[in-house]
Order: sequence, then C-alpha cells, then structure tokens
Amino acid sequence: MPKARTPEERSSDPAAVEVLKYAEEFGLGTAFSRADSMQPCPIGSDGLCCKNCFMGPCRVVKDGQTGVCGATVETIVARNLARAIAAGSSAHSDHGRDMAFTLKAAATGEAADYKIRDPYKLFTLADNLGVAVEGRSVEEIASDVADIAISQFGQQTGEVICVGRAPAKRQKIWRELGVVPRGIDREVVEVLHRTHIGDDQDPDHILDAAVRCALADGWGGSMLASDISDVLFGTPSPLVSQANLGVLKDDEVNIIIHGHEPTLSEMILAATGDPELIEYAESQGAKGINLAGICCTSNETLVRQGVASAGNFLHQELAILTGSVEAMVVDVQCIMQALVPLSENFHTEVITTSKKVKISGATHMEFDEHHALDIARQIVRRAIDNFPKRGETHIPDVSSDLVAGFSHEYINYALGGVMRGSFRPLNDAIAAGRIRGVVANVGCNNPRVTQDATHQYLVEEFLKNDVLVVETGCGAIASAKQGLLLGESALEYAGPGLREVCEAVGMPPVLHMGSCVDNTRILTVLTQMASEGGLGDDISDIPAVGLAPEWMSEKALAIATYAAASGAYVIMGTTNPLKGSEEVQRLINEGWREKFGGRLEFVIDPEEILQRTLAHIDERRAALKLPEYDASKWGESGDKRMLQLIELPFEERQAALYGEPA
Ligand code: SF4
Ligand code: MSK
Repeated sequence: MPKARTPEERSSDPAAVEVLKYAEEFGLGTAFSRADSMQPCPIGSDGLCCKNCFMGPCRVVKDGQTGVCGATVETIVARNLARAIAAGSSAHSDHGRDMAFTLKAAATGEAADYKIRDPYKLFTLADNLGVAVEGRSVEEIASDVADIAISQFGQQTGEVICVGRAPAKRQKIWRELGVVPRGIDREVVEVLHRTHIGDDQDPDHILDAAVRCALADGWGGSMLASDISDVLFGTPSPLVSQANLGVLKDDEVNIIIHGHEPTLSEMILAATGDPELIEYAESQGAKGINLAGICCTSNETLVRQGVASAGNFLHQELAILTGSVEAMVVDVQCIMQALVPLSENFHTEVITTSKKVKISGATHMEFDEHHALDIARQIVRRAIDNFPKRGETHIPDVSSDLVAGFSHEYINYALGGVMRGSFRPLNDAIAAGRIRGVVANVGCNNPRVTQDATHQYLVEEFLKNDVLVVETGCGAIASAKQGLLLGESALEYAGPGLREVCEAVGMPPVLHMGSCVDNTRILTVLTQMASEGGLGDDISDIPAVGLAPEWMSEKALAIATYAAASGAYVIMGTTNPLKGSEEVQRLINEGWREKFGGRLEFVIDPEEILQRTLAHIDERRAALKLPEYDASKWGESGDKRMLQLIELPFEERQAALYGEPA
C-alpha cells in the first residue's frame, strides 16, 4: 500500500491544507487521498496499453513485442496520443459550437435574455469571417456571424477561416505540410477513424492527423468560443476580485458555478442580483446570495464580471467540505463524479445543467438558452431552499485579492492607448532585454503532485528572471490564490527590467487572460508580436515558451499540440504519457521542430522545466541577434530611480539629474 501524503505534501495552498486536515479528521476522501491509494497503471501511464479493438487490450512491455494485430510500440503510443488530442479538441470545440448556437438564438430573438454586449468585437469577428457590416443591424450581423461560425464545424473541404489569422509564414508551413484543418468536426472524426484497428499505422502520419485536429481546435473551435463569448458577454478588461475558499460566506447562501461555459453562469449571476430572490434568501435566514466559481466557469465569469473564484480544479471537493455550499451548479468538463457522494455528507446539492452531462445522484435541471434567466432563477431558489439545512461550517479565512481580465485587446490598449494600440512597447522591451521573454503558464492541477507548488515555483522564478508571464485556466487561479495577480505583490519578485516596464505601462507582470479555451488569446498575442516586427516574423521566432506544469486533461494535450504546431516550444510537467516510445518522443520534439519550428516535451522536474525554458528564451534571443539578457543593466529608472532621487538632498538630486554645476 503506497504511503498517504500529509495535507502539506498534497497542497501548497494553506486553505486546501486546512480543509484536507478536516477531511482526514472526519474520514472523508478526496482526489488527493484517492491518488495516494491508487497508483497509476505503469503500462497505461507510459502509453503502452492499446484498447482499440477486442482482440486486446494489448499491453506491449517487452522489447520487440507487438499487439495481437502486430501494432508496434510506436504505433500504439502515437495512436493513444492522437486519440487523447481528438478528445481534448472535441471538448473545447463543442463548447465553441454551443456558443455559436447561443449567438444565433440571441441574434434572432429566440434567446431574449442574451444581448450583444460587445458590438465592436462582433464587427471584428464579422470582418474575419467575411460578413458584411455596412448598413446592417447588430442582430443581422450577429445572425450571419453565427451561421458562418456554425458552418466551420461541419465544413468538409477548404480551410477553417480563423487559420487565416496566423502569421503568413505559419500558414505557408501548414499548407506545405498539408495540416491546415478543413472543418472542425472532420478533423476529430478523421483521427478516430485513422486510429481504429487496421488503419493508419505510421506514427509520424498519425501525428500529422493529430496536429491538424489540434489546429482545428486552437485556430477554430476554441478561437470561436472565446470570440463569441466576448461578443455576448463582453471582452475582458482588468477588474479586481478575490480568490480562494475564503470567498465563501458564513452568513450568505453560497452558490458555486463549476465547469467551463459562461452561458448559464452569466444568467445565474444575473439571478443572484434579483431583489425578489435576495428577499427570499433573507427570509430563509441568510444575509444575501454569494456566487463564486471553480475551474474555468470561474475564469469566464471572473475575467468579465469579477465573480470571485473559490479555487481551481482540486478545490471542487474542498469547497463542499467547507459545509457552506448550498448548491454546486455544474455544466461541462472537469467535474469530478466524486462530488455527488461527498455532497451526501453535507446539505450541498450538486446540480447538473448540461444536456451532455448527467451524474447519477445529482439533481438535473437542464439548461435551455431560450428560457435562460427563468432556469437560472429556479436554480438560485433551489440553493436558497437548502440554506436552512446548513450544518457546521469550516471556511478557511484565506483569500487573495487579484486583478484579472487581460484580453489581447486590453493589452494592446495598455501598451499603446486608444489611438495607437500596439504591441510595439512590448516588442521593444524584449528586444532591448528589459523583458527577457514571455512564458504562458497554463493548465490544470493534478493530485499526483503537490497542488499549485510547481505553478508557484515557476512563476516566481520567471518573474525574478524578467520573464513576463501570461496565464489561463487553473494555472491562473493558482497564481490568483498566491496573490501573484496583483501588481504590487508580483512586482516584489520581478527582476529590474520587467519591473520597470510593468511600472511604466501600469500592468502586473502576471496577466490572467481567461479560461482554457482562451489559450487562443495567447495565439493572438503571439501573432500580433510577430506582425509588429523586431522579433522575427513568425511565432517560432519569439522568445516565448508554453508550459502546463500540473496538467491532467486531454484538453491540455490538444492545447499543447496546437501551440507546438503554431511554432511554440511547449513543456508539460507531472507525467510523460509517451514514455513507452523514444521514437514518438523524438517525433514530437526534434521531428516537430524540423516541421513546425515548435516542439513538445514532457519534463517532470520543475527545476529542469525552468532551466529549459530560460535556455530556449535565450536561444531565441540569440537567433534574433538581440543583446544577451543582462539583469544588471536595468533597474535604475522608473519608480525605483524616482524613489532613490527623492531621498537625496536638493543639491545632490539636481547634480544626479542634471550634472554638477559648471
Ligand atoms: Fe491489440 Fe491491435 Fe487491437 Fe490494439 S488494435 S487492442 S494492439 S489487437
Ligand atoms: S478547468 S482543463 S482542470 S485548466 Fe479549464 Fe482547469 Fe485543466 Fe479543467
């Protein structure tokens, strides 16, 4: 029996540690304890188990061994990776499809509770999708935009339109390699077909199909999901909020929204402000209604509306363990089945809402965008009904303030203003060496490693090394909980050059850009940096690295693949699902580097992740003939210099500023 870890070994988050101690005391299991008692299957975790037909499952563990059909280790490992990428792509892209249908229903007036909140984003999207804008109403434009977006999923030939937003050089590479996605669903289906028994058996060829599928997600389904969410609910701009379990309230009805989609959660937010429901909550003995999020539904409502986050993936059970949650309302993805049996120890009601997701034992209140606000009101009422049943609560007094909501549109504005929005100041700062490079730190938590510890270690180290950090998903919530999304606290770690730039621009050095689908915002930032000039003309030229140090989901593999195929160097931590095949690891590393200029590696040791990231950034800097990064050159201007100067007596200050009098 493997050894159970202490709460401190399970999480680096003090709120989680407190609740895990309480869970142990009461003998309640969590993902952390289940991970301790169930070691991963050593064959499956190396990618060596094939279940693609019923002559197997085949476990290929000896040299030269093949499956019953003759499939080699390389074929099996590549097929398993490709299938995971297809599943991940389908999840994010299906989310995009649902957003497109909601836009259509909003435009035609069938979903009266939804409005076009950001017409400017709609016009930009219309332009990209080739929809005429002149002399037409917002609704007419939105209706056509929705139709074209919907058509991208079922398109059979041609190219997914958003691919045309990538740098020209990148598009040429994809066309020459034949990996431009034709239609979003088509690429997912083709991977499933190709990996069926007796189909594609050349690992490199299988991985090409996986790349095309991932690109259909990154430059298709996910990109449309982010864009349409912005059109319907507003493009994010910086706002202040809080994160961690301490956002739950002892004296209010606590409702948690968990999963990934903003459609219902936006309506629940509206319902929590309904005076009638607030009055009803008060009649049940509560002081109000408190809404908080978990996972990426949290990120969606945090970056647009400032709804507080109760935490990331591994906080979903911990929130229920506080005994203070009246309803956990879930939509799709990353929802643990364990929530339902755990909730039976408390008064918490787990409410499933998606047509696609039911959990045995949970209450199902199916969401329909045509009656969105009504359903949201019913859900809030149901949560209020549970308040009088609440027992003892154990809410840790731990939360951090944060600033979130850095869309690429806002970053443009912050760097250049309304009239001159541009990435030029960022490119210049990187070119000069004030900012050494950029890291995208994204992805999940995984209970097999200490929660948030690698995210925190890496982000702090990057800041010290003058690396600007952009974040999404559960990685962003990890930084939020650690206070790293606040300019003043993150700048304590920042190196001198990064600090100067952030102070001058008025931006924190860790930028929360949204949910998992919003990784496409990072693609857009990289594309804009490439088109701005000074840092090459393609994503692969930029001194930037993508990381998912605590990943666990198939979606993370899809994201990593589209980022690598877009030219980025991507490192994933925690585990290596390709360990069984040196050849497949070579194909996605040197092989993809040769083809795409980007690559994917699995690196378990956080220190090694740090060193490889910095080495890549410096290597890219050298290739661009930029000055070598040298922290000692910076730090004598900006606020720091001003603070030094105002300490000086008048004469000395004048002399420092203007030289000694002649
Ligand atoms: Fe075994 Fe081949 Fe069937 Fe896979 S496809 S389970 S390797 S026989
Ligand atoms: S929620 S996919 S655990 S980041 Fe997007 Fe978090 Fe990973 Fe789910």
